[in-house]
This record gives sequence, structure tokens and C-alpha cells, in this order.
Amino acid sequence: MKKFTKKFAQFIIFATLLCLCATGRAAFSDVPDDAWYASDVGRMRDTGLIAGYDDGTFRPDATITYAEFVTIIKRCATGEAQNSENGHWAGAVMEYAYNSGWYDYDEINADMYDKPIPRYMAAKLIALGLALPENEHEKNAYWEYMNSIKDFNSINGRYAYLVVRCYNNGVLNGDENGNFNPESDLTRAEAGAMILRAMDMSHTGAQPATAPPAQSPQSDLNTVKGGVSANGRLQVLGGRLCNEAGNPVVLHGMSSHGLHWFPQFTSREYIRMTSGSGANVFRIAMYTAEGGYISQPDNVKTLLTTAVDNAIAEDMYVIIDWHILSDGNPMTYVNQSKEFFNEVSARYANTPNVLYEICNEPNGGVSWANDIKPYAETIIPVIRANSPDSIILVGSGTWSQDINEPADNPLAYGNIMYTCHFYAGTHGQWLRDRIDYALGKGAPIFVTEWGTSAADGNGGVYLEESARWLDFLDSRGISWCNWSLCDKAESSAALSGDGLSQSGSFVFSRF
Ligand code: IDC
Repeated sequence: MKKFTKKFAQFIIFATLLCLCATGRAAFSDVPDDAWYASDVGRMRDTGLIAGYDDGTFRPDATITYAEFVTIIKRCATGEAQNSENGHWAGAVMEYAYNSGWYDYDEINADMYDKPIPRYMAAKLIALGLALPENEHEKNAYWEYMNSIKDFNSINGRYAYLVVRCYNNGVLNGDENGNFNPESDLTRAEAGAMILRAMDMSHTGAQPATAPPAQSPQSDLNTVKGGVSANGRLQVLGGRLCNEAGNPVVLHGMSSHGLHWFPQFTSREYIRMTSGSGANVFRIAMYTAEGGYISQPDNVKTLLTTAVDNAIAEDMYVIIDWHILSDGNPMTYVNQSKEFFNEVSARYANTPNVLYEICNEPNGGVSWANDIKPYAETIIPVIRANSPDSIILVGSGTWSQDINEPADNPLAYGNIMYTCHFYAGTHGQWLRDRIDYALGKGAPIFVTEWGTSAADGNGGVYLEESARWLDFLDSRGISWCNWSLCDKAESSAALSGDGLSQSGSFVFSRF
């Protein structure tokens, strides 16, 4: 047995669980024989995973802290303890865990080491630290878990897929009501039981998750690509989209078609198909009218959160698009929009993956000054209250082509970008000139939707003009999403039969 420090003296680990063999009834005065955890506690004691106290108690109901929990995971993952010379006794272990990608910088800081660890964070650390396998069932049964975990909607979307992975590996079962209780503390008995089950399930001699890949510079503008693990939280600096380190970043990817029509193409498999070809963003087009969110909010919201969670699980940036179209004025459903963005920005608070596009394409008799800007000034504070730093994307009149208007009369908030949409068969040099005008005014531009077809989503495809457009966007470091990842019989659709359409092949080659 080895004691790490005085403070840690009663919390002792002496063996890796590879030599799990003895199981026994615990003889602790506070562990009743018929407690659900009695045999687990026996295993914890016999393996040294969590020892008892000198006074003969185990204190099964005491809460476990971040530092204690991470230390056990580290020991299980590597077979080694790691003592800190200075500072907190678990400082070196926490640093190891951070460098291994088990948690992100904004999730745990030194002031929290001795605080109780919430269950959602324990799920993440177990899943990543003990490399819980992700099997086919997990990929395909997300709906099943959404229904079987009763309080699924209260799980922050940054963690939902890892909680699912724990359930799928038998590490979590939920309480007697079927709830996960993401924010609740974890007792010593529960923590030990979870880790024992994880060690039984994970690959023997689990390897720590590997560190995120390094960024690779790209293009003469020195923009970088890569997913969320490589770039972190996005920010707008000097009119440009930048990663957390402050380097200009470019996002390329697909937009979904209407979520309520083609939800099947927002699965992890389809999102991975795009990231596998180099995409790092996915846009979810949630129509408001046209039979979408306004007429079936609960159904569509469920489709939306599933799709967002899928993109997060694939390390993608993800745009939640309030897809106004036939409801040309964003003010038409401003109340529903407030409610919606309040809910999703709370759900994805502090999730670096998520960007909010608050009005796809205002059109009809709407003006920037009288309709769109006041709408944005209503919605932006709602999102900011929950998610203060996230990127918010704002459309403009004439189907998001009037970007000169916000450029001349910008919103007074940080981390805002204006969207410009084009279809290669319809829009040409005049719209590129308008982008240059807006950039010249310092307006940050994001092409959240473009198509290789004409503006009706069909015709063409116009690949020569599309290439001209993409070269233009590349030369200015402008990010884009292509319409659309679906197999509808229209030329802008990227899929056809089992593979890529003509449009899809072109677009995927440009990620
Ligand atoms: C189109 C779809 C088409 C659908 C139509 C009406 O491709 O299948 O029937 O919407 O809902 C946009 C819009 C986008 C359009 C697309 C092509 O944002 O919703 O999708 N487009 O017309 N702006 C310009 C073009």
C-alpha cells in the first residue's frame, strides 16, 4: 500500500484492477449486508480501488470530489499514482487528465478539485479516461436512450453522448425512476461501483484517450481547420472568425435539408461521412414555417437536439439554424424564437461546438433597420444570458443577400457574424462584390448556405461558377456550408442512391 499524502491518507489505492480476483463481503460497520453496493464495496476494498477508514467505516454515502475521482480513474487507466510535490495533492494527476483530453480547460479548475463531482462530469471522465468502447449499438440506438433516460433533456448536450456511452456499457443504470440526475453529487459507493463496472467493460488495460491532434496551417491566409478539440471556443476578432488561440479559422461543411423532412441525414453516420472528408461544421436547418417547428415544436425540437448531439459527438461545430423562409419577416414568430433560443442556449450553455443562426433568410417587404435588426436585438440578449460568448449568425434582407445593410448599420455586440447566401446558377460577381464591400466595412461574413444549383435548389449543376465562388471565399478566409445533405431529387442534393451526387462529389472535394 502506498499513501499519497497525509490528506489523502485514508483514500488509498494500491493495485491496478488487472489483478481483480478476490470478491468478498465488506466488513465495514456502516455497510449493511443487504445494501445494493455491499458486494461492490467488498471488491473496492479487496482491489484497493477505494479503501475504508481506520475506524472501520467505509462512508459509502460521503460525496466524492473531482480530485478523488480523477485520481482513481488515472490509477485504473495507467496503473500508476502520481504525487504532486507542490500545490494540491492531486495537481499532477489533474494535469495528466487534462493533457490526455479527459476534460477541457473550462470544465475543471483548481478551485474545484475538492468539490463534489457532478454525475455528468463523472460520466465524461469515465468514458474518456477508461476508453469505454463505442459500439454499433450506441451509434444506432440514440433514440432508445433518449426515451429510456427519463431526464435526458436536462443533460447538457456537451455530455449527452458520453452519458449514453456509459449507459450502453452498463456503467450507469439510472435511479429507481429512470433518471440520470446529471447535476447531482456522486457518493463513494456509487463512484466505486461505476468504475468497477467500467473496468469490467473497457478494454483490458484501458489506454488513456489520446491528446487532440495539432492544428495544421492551411492556405495562404493562414487559416486553420480542424474540429472542436483542435480549435476550442470560437471568437470574432478583427472581423474574422478565429479559434480559441486567436488564429483565423475556417469552417467548411454541409447544411442539412429541412430537419423535419429529412432527419435521417442528421445521424452520426451521415455527419461522420462529411467529417471523414474534412468537414468541420454541420448546419441544421430547422424550418419554422412549412410544417416545421411552429406547427410541431416538440417533435422538431427533439430532432434538433438529437442532431446537435450527434454533431458534438463527432467533434464538429454545429449551427442551429432558425430557418425562416415563407415566413419572410423574422418578427412573425419572434416570441417562439425567444422561447426556442432560450431553451437551446441553456441546454448547450458552455458548449464550444454550437453556433446560433437566428434568421435564415428574411425576405419580402422586410428591412434591416425596422425588422431584422430589432429582431436580432431581441434574440441576441436571450442567447447571451445563457451562453455569453457563443457566435451568433444574423441574416439580412432579400434571402440574406443585403449584407451591405448590416455592414453599414452593424449590431452593437461582439461575436456576431452576418450571413450571405448564394446559389451558383443565380448569383454572381455582383454578390461577391457586395461581400467585399461588407468586409471592407469590417463586417464579419459567414456563408451559412450556398448551392451548386440555381436558387430554387434545382437546375445545373453549375460547377464552374461554384468553383469560382469557393476560390473567392477561400481567398478571403470565409467559412461556408453547402445546401444540402439529403437525397431529394433536386440537383443541389449531395446524396444520390448509396453515394454522392454530382454536386456532393464536387462539394466534398472542397472541404
Ligand atoms: C429549398 C429546398 C426544396 C424545398 C424548398 C422549400 O431545396 O427542396 O422544397 O426549399 O422549402 C434557400 C433556402 C432553402 C431552399 C434553398 C433552395 O434557405 O430553404 O431550400 N434556398 O431553394 N435560399 C435560397 C435557396
